[in-house]
Amino acid sequence: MERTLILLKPDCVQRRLSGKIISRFEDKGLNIVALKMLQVTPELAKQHYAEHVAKPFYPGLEAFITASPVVAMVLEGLEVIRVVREMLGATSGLKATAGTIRGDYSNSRQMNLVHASDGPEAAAREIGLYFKANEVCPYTPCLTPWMKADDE
Ligand code: FUP
Repeated sequence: MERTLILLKPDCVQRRLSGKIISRFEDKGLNIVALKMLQVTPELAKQHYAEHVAKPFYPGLEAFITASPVVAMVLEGLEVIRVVREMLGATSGLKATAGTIRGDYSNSRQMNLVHASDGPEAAAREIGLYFKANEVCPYTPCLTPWMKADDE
């Protein structure tokens, strides 16, 4: 099982799309093992987007991500990092394929609704930024025998 860090960004919360987007992850069969609402501070934004801090678009990105609360989640599942990135679609909502979350709900590169970790190292780092170890609550869903074969 793999884990990934998801943020429902300020545009997602403000547009009242959080429920729809959480439902897409649940409908796919992914496990939510941590979830909370928080306001991202400029300090946390700089840690989260460390690779982008020096880029020209960073000040606008920081202003956006700190402007209003986000919902942070940890999702668990087989190959969940790749699976969720494919569910989101391309970074820009203008380029994302119809049927993906961004393709269906976003027309913006900055206001693209959802963040998801892009690899195992990023996932471990980002989960640690948003959640203490005891805030992650693993469990075995009772539907497990009907979601995949034992040897998958
Ligand atoms: P992603 O991995 O899909 O989150 O995308 P990136 O790491 O490339 O970018 C991080 C965030 O910066 C994205 F959510 C969108 C935003 N961004 C801008 O606002 N302007 C840009 O020119 C590029 C990225």
